[in-house]
Amino acid sequence: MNADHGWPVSESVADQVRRLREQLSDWSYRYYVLDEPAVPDAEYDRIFRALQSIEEQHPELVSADSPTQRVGDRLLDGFSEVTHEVPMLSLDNAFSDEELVAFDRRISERLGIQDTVIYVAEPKLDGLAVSILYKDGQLVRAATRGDGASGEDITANIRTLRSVPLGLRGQAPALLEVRGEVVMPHDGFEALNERQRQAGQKPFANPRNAAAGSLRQLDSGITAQRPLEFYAYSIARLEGQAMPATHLASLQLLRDLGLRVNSLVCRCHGVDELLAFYQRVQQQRPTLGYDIDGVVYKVDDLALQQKLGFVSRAPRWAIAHKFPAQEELTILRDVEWQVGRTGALTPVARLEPVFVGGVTVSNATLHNADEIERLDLHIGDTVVVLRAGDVIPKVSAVLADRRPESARAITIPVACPVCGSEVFRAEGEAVTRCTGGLICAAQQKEAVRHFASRRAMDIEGLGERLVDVLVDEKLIANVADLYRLSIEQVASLERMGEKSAANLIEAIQRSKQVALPRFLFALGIREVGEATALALANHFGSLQAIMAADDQAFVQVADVGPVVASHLQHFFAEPHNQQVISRLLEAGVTPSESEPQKPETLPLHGQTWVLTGTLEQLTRDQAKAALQQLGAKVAGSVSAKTSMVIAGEAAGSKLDKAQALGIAVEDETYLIKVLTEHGVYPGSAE
Ligand code: JCF
Repeated sequence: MNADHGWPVSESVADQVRRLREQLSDWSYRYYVLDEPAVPDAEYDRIFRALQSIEEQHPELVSADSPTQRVGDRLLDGFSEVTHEVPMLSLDNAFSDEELVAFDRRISERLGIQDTVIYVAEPKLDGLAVSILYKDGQLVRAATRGDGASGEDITANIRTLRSVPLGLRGQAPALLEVRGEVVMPHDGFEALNERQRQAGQKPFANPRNAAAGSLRQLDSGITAQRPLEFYAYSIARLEGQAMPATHLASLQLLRDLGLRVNSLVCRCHGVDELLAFYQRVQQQRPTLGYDIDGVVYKVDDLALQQKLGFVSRAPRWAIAHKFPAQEELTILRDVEWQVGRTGALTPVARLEPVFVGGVTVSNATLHNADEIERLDLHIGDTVVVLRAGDVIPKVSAVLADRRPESARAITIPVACPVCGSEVFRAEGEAVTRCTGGLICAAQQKEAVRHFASRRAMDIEGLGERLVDVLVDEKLIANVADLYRLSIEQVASLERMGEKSAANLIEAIQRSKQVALPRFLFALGIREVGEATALALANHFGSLQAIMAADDQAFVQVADVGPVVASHLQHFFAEPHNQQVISRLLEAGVTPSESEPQKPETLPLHGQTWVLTGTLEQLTRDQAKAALQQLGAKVAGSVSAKTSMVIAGEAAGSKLDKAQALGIAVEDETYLIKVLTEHGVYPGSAE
C-alpha cells in the first residue's frame, strides 16, 4: 500500500498510476452514471492493462480502490452477517389506479395539506436490494437485504460490479450508506444462459434468479464474470455533510458522488402525473433492457417523509405501483395446428380464458412440436401463460402435478390441416411443414409471388398486390392457373386496364420459355435456392430426370446434403405437386434441357472460391450460383485449399486469414469481370 518497504518509488511512477486510475474511473463514471461512453471498450481495456502491468512491477503502489482490484483472490467459506443500522424497508403495493388515489389522499390528509403533493417516481427494478457502505469515500462493505434487519456480507462480490465505484468522486462524505438494486440486464442474461447451456449446465429461469445466484457466489471471480449492474435509489445514512432537503436532490448527490441512478427518475406533481409516468414506463418496459415489475413513488420532501413515518416495516411516504401480472395459470383445452405462409405448421393452444398482462387471453403460441415435447404438454393440463408487454402470449410451463386423469397426449398431424398434403419434418429441424407447397391454400399467395419473382419465372407486372387480388377473386389457386388467365379476366379486375392486362398475359406467356434452373428455383422447394437449383439442373439435365430421382440420387449432387435431399424427395413425391407440374408442362411451360455437364470442362473446375464482406452489384446467392455454374466450389471459410477470396465491403476475419495464408484476394469488380467474360454475370447476361 505504501512505499516504506522496498525501494523508494519514483514520483513519476506513482503519478502515472494515479493518472491511469483517474482516467479509468472517469471513463467508468461517464459510461455508467452519465450513460455517455467516452472511449471504446478496447481503449479502456488497453489502459486497464497498462495500469495492471505497472502495478505488477510496483506492488507497493497497489491500493484497494484501484480498478484492477475488483476481483479478490480469497475464497470465502461463507458469508458473515451484517446488521443494518438503518433497517432495509419493504414497500407497500398498489395494484390499481384507485389504490394509488387512496394512497395520495392518505398522504394529503395526514399532512393536512390541500395542494398537490410532490412525488419522485422511478421504475421498480426486479433485482436484489443491497446496501453499500462508504467510509471516507472508500467502499468498505456491502450487504444483502436479508430480512431487512440483517443481511449477508457480500462486499467481495459487489466490488466486482463495474457500475459500483470503489472510491467516490469529488468531495466524499465521512460516511455514506447507499441503497439500491442489483439487476442483470436482458442481453447479459441471454448470453449467460447460452454459456450455461454450452457448458452443459442448467440455464437460469429469469434474470432475477441469475442475479441472486451470482451474488451468492463464494468465489468473487465467478461473480465478476456475471453481467450485474447496480442502480442506487436512496441514502440510508450520510455523515460529514448535510442531507439534501428532497429525495430528488439526494439522488442528484448520489450521481455526483459517482453512483448510478436510474435515468427515468422524475419529479411528479400529484396523482395525474404519477399515472402518466406509470403509463409511460409501462410502454417503455419491453425496450428498457432489464426487468421491472412496476414503478415506485416517493414523497419528495424529506421533512414530510419524516412526518409521515412508517407502518410496521414499510414507509407511509412511498408505494410500489405494480404492473399487472405477466404470468397466470389456466387450463389447456385443445391444440390446433395453423399453417403459415411458408407451410410451417404451428401449434396454437386453446386456453380457458384468463386475464394476464392486462388483457384476456384465450390463445397462446406453442411454437412447434419440440416445444410441446419439451414442456411435456397434455390437453387438460394446468399451464402457465406468459404475456410480456405486447408480445404474443405463450405457454411457458406446465404444472405436471396437477394433470388430471383425463389428460390426453398431443399428436402431430400426419396431413396438412389446410390442404391434406403429407406433412414432413426434416431431420434436425424443429418445424413440421406441409409439403403441398404448390397447392396449399395457406401458402398459395406466397407460392405464386415467389414463382413470378424476378429471379424465378420473372413475370413482369405480377406484383404482390395483384397476386392477392387474383387469389382473393378466385381467378387462380396455384401457379398453373396463371397460364389459363385471359386478358378479359384480368381486365375485369379493379384498377386494371385493357393495356396492362394484355401486358401481363404477354409476360406470362413469355415466361414459358425458361431455363431449367430458374424453373426449379421457382417451384419454391424448401432450401432450394438459386445455387442448388443450378447444381441440380447441371447434374440431372432435365426436369424428368430430377422428378425420377430419389434421396440417394439427390445427395450425389454437389452441395446437396441429406436434409435438402429429403425436401426434394418429399416435394416431388407429393401427388398434388406432381399435378401442378404436369399442368404447367401441359400449358406449354418448357424448362430448357441441357446435357448434364462434364465438370472437368468447366473453366473454374477444381478451384475453391470464398466470398466475404458485402457485395454491391449482386447477392451472395447469385455470386455463388454463377461461380458454381463455372465449376468452382464456393466455400464458407478460408483454408490452404482456397484458390481465391473475393472481398466485398467491410470484409472481416476471412480477409485477414487469406492474407496470412498468402491466398489471392480480389474485389467485386474482378468477380464481375470473370463472370461477364464467361457469360454468367446475372446483371448483364440476361
Ligand atoms: O427498484 C426497486 N426495486 C426499489 C425498491 C426502489 C426503491 O426506490 C425502493 C425499493 C425498496 C424500498 N425504495 C424503498 C424504500
